Amino acid sequence: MQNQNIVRHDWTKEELSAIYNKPLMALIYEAATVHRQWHNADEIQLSTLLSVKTGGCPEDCSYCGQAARYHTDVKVQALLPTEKVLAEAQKAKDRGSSRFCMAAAWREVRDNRDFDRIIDMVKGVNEMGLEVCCTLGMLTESQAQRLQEAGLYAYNHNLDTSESNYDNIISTRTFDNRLDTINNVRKAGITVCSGGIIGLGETINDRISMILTLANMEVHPESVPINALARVKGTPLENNPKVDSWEMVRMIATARIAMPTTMVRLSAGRLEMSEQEQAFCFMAGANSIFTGERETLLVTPNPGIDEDLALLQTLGLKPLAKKTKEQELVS
Ligand code: SAM
Ligand code: DTB
Ligand code: SF4
Repeated sequence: MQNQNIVRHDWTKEELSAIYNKPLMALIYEAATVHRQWHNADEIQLSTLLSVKTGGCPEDCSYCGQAARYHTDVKVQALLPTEKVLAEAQKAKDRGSSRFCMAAAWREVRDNRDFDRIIDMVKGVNEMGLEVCCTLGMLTESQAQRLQEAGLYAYNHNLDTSESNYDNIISTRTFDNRLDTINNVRKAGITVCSGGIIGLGETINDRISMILTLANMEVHPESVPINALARVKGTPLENNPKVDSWEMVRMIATARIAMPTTMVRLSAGRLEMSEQEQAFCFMAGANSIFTGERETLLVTPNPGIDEDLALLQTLGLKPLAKKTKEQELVS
């Protein structure tokens, strides 16, 4: 069992591999112990995700239903009006979400009118007292700075997979491009949300490498989403096998042990999991989910907020309230 009192940034692949491959019950027990040491294990952060610009993306991420080059059923939707986005954020807040995440199917942010509108959305959501998160593709240092000044709390930019598997999944950008944006976000003083996907056809070694990159960052991402591939018809990965939930449990537990203070988010894939499978993910250290009124993630279905609140009630869990400024300063 790891020393539970320190946060390490010098993990070796062998150590993480030994953790990932532990007998399952021992792994869950260890992750649950670390989880309880650093977090209130009764609380789950609810984050509402809204696609503010959908489809038509020039990138070729082979898992994504929003890439223009694949023939999927996704309809292109230009950037939503600010009022509509703010109305959705208010609804999310009223239903117990403490974080609101706006996603755009862009390769990168451009310094144009659409970015100005995103800045207004960030200001508006921040003024509602929600943690504001965006995921808009690649960012320069000055764009990150502008988002920070508007009140952006977190930026989601996933590694998606390991460095060595990257080219098999995406050819229109590199793993280093991802790291550059994450560094720009960090330098601007915005918290980092970065994780990845399993079920892409990667090896266990790839999964461990991806966690190793995150866990050896100078500062761990404050949030690490673990996604199971949502198989979208028309994408190159549409016929991949469904991810086994025990694999999700192993990923979550390994992330929890390697990055004890981080919020580990059980992300895409919940609709295909039973209540019991999700409960094991929470036991293994997941303490955050995407939920919402709309019952979708971006373009794929997700459980709705009513179902999720009922699940939390069954498990004796409660939505995590947003931290006050004072609490943030002491943590
Ligand atoms: N375009 C931006 C980008 O790629 O960073 C932001 C939106 S993108 C949809 C955010 C993340 O969602 C991706 O990096 C990927 O990890 C995850 N994602 C996208 N499609 C997915 C799918 N079909 N299944 C699971 N995760 C997916
Ligand atoms: C993340 O890691 N998962 C979310 C969020 N970041 C933006 C997106 C998951 C997308 C799942 C497939 C879809 O609906 O497009
Ligand atoms: Fe575009 Fe993001 Fe989808 Fe890749 S994951 S195709 S960058 S929307």
